[in-house]
Amino acid sequence: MSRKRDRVPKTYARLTHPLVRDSRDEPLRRATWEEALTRTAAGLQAARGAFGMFSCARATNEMNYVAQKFARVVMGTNNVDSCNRTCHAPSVAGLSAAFGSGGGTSSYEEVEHTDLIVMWGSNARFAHPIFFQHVLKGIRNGARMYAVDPRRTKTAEWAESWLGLNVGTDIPMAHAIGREIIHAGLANRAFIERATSGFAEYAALVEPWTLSLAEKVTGVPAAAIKELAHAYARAERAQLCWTLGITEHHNGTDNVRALINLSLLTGHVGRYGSGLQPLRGQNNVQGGGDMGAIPNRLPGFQDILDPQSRLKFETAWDTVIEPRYGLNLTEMFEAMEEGELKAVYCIGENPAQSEADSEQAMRRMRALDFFVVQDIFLTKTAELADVVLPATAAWAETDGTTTNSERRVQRVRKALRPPGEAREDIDILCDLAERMGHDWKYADAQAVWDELRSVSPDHWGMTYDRLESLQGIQWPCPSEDRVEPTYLHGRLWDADPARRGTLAPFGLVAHDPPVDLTDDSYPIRLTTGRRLDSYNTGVQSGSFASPLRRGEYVELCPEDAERYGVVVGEEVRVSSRRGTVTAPVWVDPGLRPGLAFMTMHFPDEVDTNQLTIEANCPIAGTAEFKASAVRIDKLTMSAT
Ligand SMILES: Nc1nc2c(c(=O)[nH]1)N[C@H]1C(S)=C(S)[C@@H](COP(=O)(O)OP(=O)(O)OC[C@H]3O[C@@H](n4cnc5c(=O)[nH]c(N)nc54)[C@H](O)[C@@H]3O)O[C@H]1N2
Ligand SMILES: Nc1nc2c(c(=O)[nH]1)N[C@H]1C(S)=C(S)[C@@H](COP(=O)(O)OP(=O)(O)OC[C@H]3O[C@@H](n4cnc5c(=O)[nH]c(N)nc54)[C@H](O)[C@@H]3O)O[C@H]1N2
Ligand SMILES: [Mo]
Repeated sequence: MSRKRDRVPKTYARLTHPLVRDSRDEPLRRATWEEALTRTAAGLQAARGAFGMFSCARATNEMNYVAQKFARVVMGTNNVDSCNRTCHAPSVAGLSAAFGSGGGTSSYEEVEHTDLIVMWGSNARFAHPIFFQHVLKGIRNGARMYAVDPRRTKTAEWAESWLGLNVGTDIPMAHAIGREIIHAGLANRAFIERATSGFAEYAALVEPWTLSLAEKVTGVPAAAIKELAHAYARAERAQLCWTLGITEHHNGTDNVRALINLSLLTGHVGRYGSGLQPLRGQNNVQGGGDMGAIPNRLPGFQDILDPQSRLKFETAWDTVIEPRYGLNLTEMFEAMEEGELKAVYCIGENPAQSEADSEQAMRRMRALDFFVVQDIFLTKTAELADVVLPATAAWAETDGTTTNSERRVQRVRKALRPPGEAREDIDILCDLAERMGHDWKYADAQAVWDELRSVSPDHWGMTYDRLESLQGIQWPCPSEDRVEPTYLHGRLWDADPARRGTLAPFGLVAHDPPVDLTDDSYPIRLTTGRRLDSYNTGVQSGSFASPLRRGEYVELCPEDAERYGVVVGEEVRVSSRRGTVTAPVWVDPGLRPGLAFMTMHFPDEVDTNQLTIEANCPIAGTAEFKASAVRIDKLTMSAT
């Protein structure tokens, strides 16, 4: 019997017309826009008070602004969120707690003009290739680069030194670096004194983390940790960059705080060339949050609990805003379980395949009274919906703006005609709002943007004309006459305490190992992530045929492959405490014994998220996608 599966990844059809389902037992069928929108308006109306919106981190700022306004004004709820929750929510929470703002503090340009670049839990060579071009220019200009990652990735191959730590031991690593900097007399005492609070407590907290203890816990030689500590502290300018290796843990926000501490200790923040860069994931996940498509912030990152902010928006929108935070994506899924969330409007997200423990997520979505999905493809999530609305793609089919990881707002333009009857996301939302009693008319994307500018001081100075002539502008941009420095928090260096503002507190965070423990039954640590050739749940890269795109594999180190007696291409069973999949083996010498790697890119062939654990960061709600315990079983039949 052949065990070779069909290795051509699934391709998805663009949605060209609305679909509806007459009952839960019947398949989706073609419908007119009139029928689909009438049903949607009725379904949403019936769910007032038990509604949640998933907004799209790939769509424009303008679309995200309208989507969160729809949730807040038409549906009267702050339950609005996006895939930022599965991704960089811990970065936003950690940076906000330290500096009062969730944005990355520096710019891409500064990465070219720095002395040291630390890539921590980030495989930018694969996942942020444009940013990585700036890193390579920085290296060419003389910067040194260090990589901290359990795998020797393509990014790590460019580094002067690769620190291959055990999964989930970033806090011990960071604390040991902090302790070494203090003991070697390399801490920036003047900056600590001037700009931070809680240093004494921090010094006491990291004191037990000697280099030798850190070596034992992280698996990285003490000398390598010491070298990074000295290089970071001695560098004139340094950029500390991190991504999901830090955030996708049950204590992701604590991990982020542990890294921020190192910048406070050395003064590597708030100056040109020195900063903190959480490289955001989706093309507009930064913008989605900035536009208020998150449950705790109004557009322009204005706090919902602040009465002045609420009043401003209540006046602008002629509405009443709930004076409490809404549910985040993770909490919305929990509320589905409790029966407290009965209807969901999902725009451009594929949670059926991207949520940790995907079986559980699917069960929860199936139990909704009403589920509407607005996407450009017929996804596995859309297959669960009562109504499916075909949208135009933000990329090349829609006008608007997006905001990248360095907070730069840039124009995107409509260049292609959308397929079939697909309509723009904003147009669909406004049509629905009108059917539900709100007279929203926007002549074009610019009209939405101008409304946003009028309520968000950080965006006020960014007219479409200026965005065009300056080729994008970073926020904050409060004035139409000038642009601000490329980096944030320069105030921390100000000699005048009044201008310096709130001091940045050290984060007093403790090591807390991954929740899903390895043991005799599940002896392998599985971490999941990305490859260059595919995008997220594979929907948008599905039709990209290339010999590079080789489908899903479970990647093992050569020693483990030999121990299990398996060879490249041979199918094995991978089981966790939640589910089982079969996948072919790939051998990667960049892994170490006991560590396996899988992607999330081919869930129709191998549903990796049946294995992952829904252990969430209590502050940010992000799941521990980066650490599951699994068992690998050789299939007994011959692999022919
Ligand atoms: N080609 C491509 N590019 C993409 C995407 C894509 O799907 N494909 N997706 C986009 C999105 S949404 C995002 S959020 C970004 C994500 O970009 P990245 O975060 O760079 O991507 P990942 O591969 O998920 O994870 C990064 C690294 O974390 C490491 N890691 C795992 N566990 C740990 C740990 O405990 N500690 C440390 N220090 N490291 C650990 C992994 O080995 C991996 O190399 O990429 C974006 N860009
Ligand atoms: N195992 C594992 N799981 C993970 C992760 C991991 O590292 N490991 N990473 C997590 C991370 S970081 C993320 S960001 C999530 C991603 O999770 P999702 O956001 O759920 O997954 P995507 O595949 O990016 O889905 C994007 C959807 O948006 C649609 N779309 C694109 N453009 C538009 C548009 O303009 N309008 C509309 N209406 N729709 C559009 C696409 O067709 C697609 O269906 O996955 C998370 N899941
Ligand atoms: Mo992401």
